[in-house]
Amino acid sequence: MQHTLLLIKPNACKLNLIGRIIDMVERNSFVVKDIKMFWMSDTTAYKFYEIHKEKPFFHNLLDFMTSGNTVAVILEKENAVDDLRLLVGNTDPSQANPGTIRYLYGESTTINAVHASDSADNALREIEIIFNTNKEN
Ligand code: 3AN
Repeated sequence: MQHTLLLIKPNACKLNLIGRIIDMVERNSFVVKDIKMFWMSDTTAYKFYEIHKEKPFFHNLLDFMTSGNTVAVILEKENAVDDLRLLVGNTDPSQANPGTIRYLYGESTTINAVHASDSADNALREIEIIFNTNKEN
């Protein structure tokens, strides 16, 4: 069984969409292994998105991710990483397939409702950052 990380981002938390998003993943045979709500610190956001630090959208992304509560969910399923990416949809909600989480709940390429790990290695790295570490999360 493979694990992946889903983040329900601040816009989706503020819009009361946590239950609907978790319902979608459970109906698609993902099993919730761990879950927490937290307000992401600047330090954690920087670490989490460090790969994008040279990108023009980096500061907007950090501002958004530290603007309210996030729900982090560790999900288990065979082929979890790729299957969750399919359910989440394109980074840009206007390009996402109908029925995907971002099609339904994304507002823009930055404010796109959820994050899903893009590889098994990144899933491990991200789970470590969000769940395993220090009190800074
Ligand atoms: P994904 O989350 O689909 O894997 P990444 O990893 O390329 O996308 O980007 C991480 C996050 O950075 C995205 N979820 C989105 O919030 C933001 N982002 C990515 N590309 C852009 C862009 N071109 N303009 C604004 N924000 C972006």
